Amino acid sequence: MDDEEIENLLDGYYSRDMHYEEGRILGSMYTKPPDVVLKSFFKFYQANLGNAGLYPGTAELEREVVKFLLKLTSGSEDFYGRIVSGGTEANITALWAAREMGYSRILTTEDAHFSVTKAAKLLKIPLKRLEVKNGIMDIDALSSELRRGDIVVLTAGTTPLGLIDPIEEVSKLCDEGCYLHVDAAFGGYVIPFLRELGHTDKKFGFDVENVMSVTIDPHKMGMAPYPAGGLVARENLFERIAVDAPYLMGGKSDTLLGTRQSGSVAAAYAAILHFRWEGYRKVVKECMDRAEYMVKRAEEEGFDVPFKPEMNIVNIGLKDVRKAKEILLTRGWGISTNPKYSTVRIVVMPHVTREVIERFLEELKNIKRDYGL
Ligand code: 0PR
Repeated sequence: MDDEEIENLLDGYYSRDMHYEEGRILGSMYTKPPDVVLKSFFKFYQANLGNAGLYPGTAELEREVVKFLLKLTSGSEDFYGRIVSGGTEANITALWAAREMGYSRILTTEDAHFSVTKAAKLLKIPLKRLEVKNGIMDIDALSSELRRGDIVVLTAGTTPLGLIDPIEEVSKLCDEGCYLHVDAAFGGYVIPFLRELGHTDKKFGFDVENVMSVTIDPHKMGMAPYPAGGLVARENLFERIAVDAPYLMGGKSDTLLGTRQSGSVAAAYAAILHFRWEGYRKVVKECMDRAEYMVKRAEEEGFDVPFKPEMNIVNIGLKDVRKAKEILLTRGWGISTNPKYSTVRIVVMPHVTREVIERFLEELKNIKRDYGL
């Protein structure tokens, strides 16, 4: 086929997808990255950090991104980190390394991301998911369950509600003999700025004594394109999982994946240069202002908002959320739901403007009335 034919054919497929700039995807932790970021993604498409010796420039970029992630997580510059394919790989890697260190059971909550369950199954580590209290880890339930050798996985920015588990309190319980991993895949690029903006004083990173490792994803609120997850750690977890790979330049492979798509590492760094600390703070402020606006407007329209958002994730109560999701999809809205809380869940990313919020609430009001939801 000639180029034009190929492009036309692909355009047909492309047009069937939803796109972030259309302002109709309200349930995903992603947004369209700035053009300069996308350009750098394509520029580095050949690099493969799975064989970093051939790509010293890209390897340096990875160290720069990790440095920024360590700043967000209050880590020291001599801590360790890798840009991986996403939060799932970051969580699996942390739990794999913890298992190699001799820890033997995972305690987390029902609201932890499903990647923790995947990791437990894959690594054959027994897993206990404790019922949450008001959407977060129940500290009493945890303290009666916790024993030496446990891995505790807490979430800073839970997937369903965007809440922060009691990390500082749990750290005190973890003083002896357990491994504390924090999944800040979403919240890692949010909480530091919420603190500066006076929305919270909670800590989630290495300024909490017993936090050993943190998942923090550039491809969520870092505004980088997929696939760019992050794992940072106090100790060299990557050494723990390394295997010999004699034919590689470095002689070892210390990530879960072999070949690593690396354009997104360059792109994650371009996003850091584009936004800088102040730019990310501005994005977080806007998203948070709009989340609060959405709560206010939803309540004015008579909806129930059962959880006050701690970050830019809003939940709106409806009687039948399965039906609501179905109808909203046929009307061109991509939302997600929390069947457990009977809510539709809106992740207020930068493309979710006030105008989008108004249009969406109008639609929601109509279907609530027409279908008795
Ligand atoms: N940890 C937390 C707290 C998460 O919310 C997620 C993903 C992960 C880990 C896993 O990250 P990766 O998906 O990068 O491996 N949470 C998003 C969510 O469930 C994933 C997502 C993104 C789902 C876009 C749908 C979608 O359209 O909302």
